[in-house]
Amino acid sequence: MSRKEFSVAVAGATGAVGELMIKVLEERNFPVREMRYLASARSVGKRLAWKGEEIEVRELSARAFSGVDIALFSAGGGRSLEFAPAAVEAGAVVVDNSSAFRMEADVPLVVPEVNAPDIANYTQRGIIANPNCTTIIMVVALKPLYDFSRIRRVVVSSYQSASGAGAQAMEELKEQTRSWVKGDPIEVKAFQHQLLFNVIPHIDSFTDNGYTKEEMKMHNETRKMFHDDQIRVSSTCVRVPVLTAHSEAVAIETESEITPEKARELISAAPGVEVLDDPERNSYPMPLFTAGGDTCYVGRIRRDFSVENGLSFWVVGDQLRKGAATNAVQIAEILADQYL
Ligand code: NAP
Ligand code: 3JN
Repeated sequence: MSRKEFSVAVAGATGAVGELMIKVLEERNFPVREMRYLASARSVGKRLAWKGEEIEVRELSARAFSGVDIALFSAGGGRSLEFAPAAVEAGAVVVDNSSAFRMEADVPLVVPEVNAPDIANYTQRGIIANPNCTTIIMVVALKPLYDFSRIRRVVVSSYQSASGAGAQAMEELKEQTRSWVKGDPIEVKAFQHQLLFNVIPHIDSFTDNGYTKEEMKMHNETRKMFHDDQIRVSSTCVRVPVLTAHSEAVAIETESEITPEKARELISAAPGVEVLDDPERNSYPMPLFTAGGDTCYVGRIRRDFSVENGLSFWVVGDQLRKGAATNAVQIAEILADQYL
């Protein structure tokens, strides 16, 4: 049976997320008729691989979307605000990785394992938003628990890797390591402080309530995806000297009790997430062994005895893959299979 094929554009193709979007489209054999790579003027003329061939990078512009069916954006919020409407105008459906449209009521915000049916609302603006990476990793673990018993409150601390801040930030952590070994001065550009041998409790800018924007994204986006404006999420987002994969210590309060045994059973049966929880054998999720895959792993599942109906766990996921590229491609797959 012949499968419909699509003209696909990747805006931000030279970045940490864009590069992986291309890889994931290839790995999952997305039905591509024509592939277009877009980035800043700095990258024009660079050649990037696609299925054994090379494609030249073009400048991201309103005109670059003519004939495109699906445009995957990961070039930052400013570029999404400027060019996503032009892509839609040219006839494309946009899957946007930035926060530019996430909280707009007529733009679906989707993690397929959580709220795939919301994709149907893409027709209102022609845009589907990919949530924040730290939020995605948390909600795939929360979803099976939430379906068993409503979650009232979440307290979460994140341990976010350097690549969450982009390709140059990841390079900076490597460069700081090389400099330290050589005894050279350590340069700080991408982060507020030296990341090597440090943790930085500051991701994105601070807001008036004392939380950072990254922390408020976790609160607001979780509410939107669960269609629940009662759930409260208090987060502390922290940068750690890890190259890839974000980890999160999560404590939840539920309406009725979820025992650790039940939580293991529920999470084991859910898509996109697996239990890795055998402390006796030093077995729990860690970023070093999670990076490179699409599954989020949950371990250290235990009763939180500080509250009634409390449960604590630890979840780890590759934020460049499930937190960004893979989630966007999964959305594009559903669009392609069911809507376009
Ligand atoms: P990155 O590695 O710094 O890449 C940024 C990309 O945007 C590059 O392709 C860059 O092109 C392009 N770009 C920058 N300025 C541009 C301009 N003026 N015009 C056209 N293209 C421009 O960043 P990233 O980590 O891939 O993240 C990109 C975006 O994805 C973030 O801003 C965020 O909204 C979202 N996101 C990131 C993560 C993550 O874990 N990193 C997770 C979720 C969502 P050049 O190479 O030509 O400069
Ligand atoms: O820092 C991280 O670990 C994740 C960063 C995500 C990010 C970086 C720059 C801009 C975002 C995001 O996805 O929320 C944005 C954005 O606001 O679009």
